[in-house]
Amino acid sequence: MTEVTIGGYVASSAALQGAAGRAQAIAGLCEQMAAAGLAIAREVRRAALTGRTGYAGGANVSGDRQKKLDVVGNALVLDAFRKSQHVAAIVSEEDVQAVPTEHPEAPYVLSTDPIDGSSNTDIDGPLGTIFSFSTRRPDGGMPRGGDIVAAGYVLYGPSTICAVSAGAGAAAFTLDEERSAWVRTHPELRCPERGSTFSANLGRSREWHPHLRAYLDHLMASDKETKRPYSLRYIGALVADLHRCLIEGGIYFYPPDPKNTQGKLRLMYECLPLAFLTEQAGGRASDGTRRLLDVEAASAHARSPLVLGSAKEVDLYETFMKTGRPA
Ligand code: AFP
Repeated sequence: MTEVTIGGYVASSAALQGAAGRAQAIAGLCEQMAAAGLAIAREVRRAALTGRTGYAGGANVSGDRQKKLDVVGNALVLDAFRKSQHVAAIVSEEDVQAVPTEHPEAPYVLSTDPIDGSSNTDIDGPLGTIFSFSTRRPDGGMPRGGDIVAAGYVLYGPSTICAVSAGAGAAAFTLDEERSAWVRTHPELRCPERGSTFSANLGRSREWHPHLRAYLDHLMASDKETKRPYSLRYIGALVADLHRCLIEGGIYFYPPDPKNTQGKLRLMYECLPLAFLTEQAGGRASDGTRRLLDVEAASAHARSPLVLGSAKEVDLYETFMKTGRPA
């Protein structure tokens, strides 16, 4: 039986989306991203051996101190697409401006967080790479949720997993390190409607909106029928927390607070790509009140509150934000 490759899966999805003519181009881009993920996986696994743990010395536009792996991961992604005939520019967490490629007239824009979960680099914790390819807007403006043609993540955990969607469902591939080949281990990623875990930085919960605190109390109250109290699972890398939600159900949220009035996470290369994938896997993504994919980024590094995971869990979160109660 011939193995389904990431490119093959994406091409068939894109074709399903009526983008037959572009299917091969989009498939090629996702294969290139998976190849960059493979190279990053190698750097991540060998970081302590190659002196690539610790800080690089600079900071990115969001003021985060850059880890050496942030810089290495960013360079690997930029190198992979610098000469691409299909990508005009790269919007990266690590670069102030969108980085033009050698083909600024090309049809797509790549948005990426090369190393998600940088606080985990020196403690051997899970990390990720987040990506989306969007149709370039003729006005040069930031692509919107509706412009995304393919998106996904690479998770660097005990195994290396690439989850991807081109708009007709979602699938995940596991890296067979011995053959340096991606094997489709999850032909159809289907996020369960409900879960019994939640992921959030509770360290800030005292500063949250009273309705959100009421939601937290609800999750932590005992009720056998609804599997409460839910368990807290927070890894420090959104990609890893989301992967759990897509496999077992659950919810991840990063709300606004007095320090992060627009939330902490960046729309272009964290929220929108993962919202696209989550919806294609049957889950939901919101900013707490509306569909995340409808939120427009005013700039490359604009932030947004993010709530994503099991559809019914996100529904309940929004209901609490509106009423302060479960209904
Ligand atoms: P970094 O990549 O800058 O470490 O941020 C990780 C992240 O964007 C997301 O992956 C985590 O869930 C969240 O931020 C962690 O943020 P806190 O440290 O504020 O909880």
